[in-house]
Amino acid sequence: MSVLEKGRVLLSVTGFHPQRWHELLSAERDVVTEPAGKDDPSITYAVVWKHKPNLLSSLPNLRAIFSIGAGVDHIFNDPGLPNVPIVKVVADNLTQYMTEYVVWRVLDHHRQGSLYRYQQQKKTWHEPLQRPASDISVGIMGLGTLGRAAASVLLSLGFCVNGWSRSVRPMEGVTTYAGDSGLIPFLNATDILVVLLPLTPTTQGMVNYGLLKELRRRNGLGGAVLINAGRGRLQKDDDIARALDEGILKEASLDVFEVEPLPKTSPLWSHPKVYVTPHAAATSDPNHLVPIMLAQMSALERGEPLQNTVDRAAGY
Ligand code: NDP
Ligand code: OXD
Repeated sequence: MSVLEKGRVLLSVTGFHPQRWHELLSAERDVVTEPAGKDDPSITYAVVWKHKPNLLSSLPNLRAIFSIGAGVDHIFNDPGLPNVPIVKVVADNLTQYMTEYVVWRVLDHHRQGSLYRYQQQKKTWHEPLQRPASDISVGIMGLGTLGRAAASVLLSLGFCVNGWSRSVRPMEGVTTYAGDSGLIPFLNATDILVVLLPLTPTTQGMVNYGLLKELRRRNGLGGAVLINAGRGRLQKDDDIARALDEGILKEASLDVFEVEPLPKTSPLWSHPKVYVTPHAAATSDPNHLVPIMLAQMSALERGEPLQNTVDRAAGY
């Protein structure tokens, strides 16, 4: 089958240049870049990141929508979203990036990185008390693909690991909690909270002051720690600043924010207890992800089922 005989692909992205995605998809498919493509009956797949609302509903023969990221909240923002399968990113390379980010931030907080950076500035030679990893509980909210991968590395480093998910998700070595009834016990047993939830109508805004107050605060630790690499609208930025100022939180590492890019006026930029990264915890690398998407398109055309589809009712 030639490139032109296969279903065409609409590429619709906001926020970055799609050139590399276009090049790689074009190896096997004819690719149309938005704003072209509207109403085109030859388009059977869409590859999207924050696509234009109501664009996809104009495509009469669309068979599947591929998200460029693991998160799909950007797709559900479309009020005219057509009822075709949505595929999210599940890829070793993206999982590895996220594991690196989580382990990096957990270790930096645990090993008192901010204190040493401060001491170096002041030329202070002082060795603070250091607890062993086995004395610290890291709680992962969202024990899915990314949460489980991070949990297994944290376990290998000796941390106690808790996990919270919507349904019961047993994992060897991890103390697991599920659903509404499991949330408070999970938080009460957690010193370092890692948020790896998807953004859905249920999870939106849940990382707020009330939730942070439930985190364990043990003598000598100076407050709990928050690490959010899920989505910004899971959290209330102001509540995090308040929890830091009141000593409920000792420190936070935030990769995501309610508004992105984080406005220059946000106090989080210069908060001494906050470590900011620009939604960069795990990069979607087209060199790794496009071959997976192309393979899925071909498999579907051979009559095989799509992998890693989104549960539309759950929103992730
Ligand atoms: P998965 O779908 O594999 O896992 C999601 C987890 O969250 C599951 O354990 C799920 O529970 C749990 N969950 C969902 N809703 C609820 C709820 N209401 N209550 C309790 N638990 C809930 O997703 P991934 O691990 O692949 O990715 C997670 C998120 O990470 C993405 O949605 C995206 O937003 C974010 N992300 C951020 C990146 C960055 O660069 N900052 C990069 C990549 C992803 P259950 O297991 O029961 O289904
Ligand atoms: C993703 C992201 O969802 O990069 O993959 O945020």
